[in-house]
Amino acid sequence: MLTVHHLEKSRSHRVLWLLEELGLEYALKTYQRHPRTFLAPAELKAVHPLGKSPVITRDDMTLAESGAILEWLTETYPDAELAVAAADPARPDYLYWLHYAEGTLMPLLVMTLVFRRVPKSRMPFFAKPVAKSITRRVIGSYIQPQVDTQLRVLDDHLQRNTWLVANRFTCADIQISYPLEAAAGRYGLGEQYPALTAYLQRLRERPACQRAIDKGGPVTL
Ligand SMILES: N[C@@H](CCC(=O)N[C@@H](CS)C(=O)NCC(=O)O)C(=O)O
Repeated sequence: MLTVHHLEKSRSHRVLWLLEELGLEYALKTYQRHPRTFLAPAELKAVHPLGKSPVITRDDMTLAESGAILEWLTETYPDAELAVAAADPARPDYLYWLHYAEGTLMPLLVMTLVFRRVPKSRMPFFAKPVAKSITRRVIGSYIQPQVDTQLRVLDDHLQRNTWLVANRFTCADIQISYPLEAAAGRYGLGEQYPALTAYLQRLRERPACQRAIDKGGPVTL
């Protein structure tokens, strides 16, 4: 039996969702974030030395990195057709979107989260306004414009496509759902990105996504 090491409100929602799409049985071990730092508990380091989630284990296999887990699961259970085969003309696009989600979009959203926390951390009272001002400038001049560009490109793509790639739902859609949830929470998508907003709604409405939330809890912090 496969075990998912699931950190609450984290990227491991992707793994639960895919397992629900595949209809596989799995054991769920849920870990709570530290209430102040939001970091994972030390016990996750016993599963994988980086102590991050998701991680899956089965017999003597341990696999971390949500993208690698999604690829491994879709290749191990190909009947569900949630990947795009190597010979398919849509394969390059599939690989692009699958890797783009974690490699390009997600780091910008993590930076937003980290910078927004800076002024909230403990410091002498006179340092607070300086920290706030630096944070605002970094987000406003460096991060936010890049996020806007990314979301515009995605919105444009989704005006012409129901799903991210190959005209069908694949695990690339699951992989991108997490940064989109984070972007919706941190920046708001609203009327500025109507196609993206509708796409996120389509993703949320998938019964397997709902079942993953029922089992693993809310998706983002
Ligand atoms: N690129 C990795 C990122 C893993 C990662 O950073 N996971 C976060 C949860 S979203 C985590 O474990 N954070 C807790 C911590 O850093 O202590 C993946 O996609 O799996």
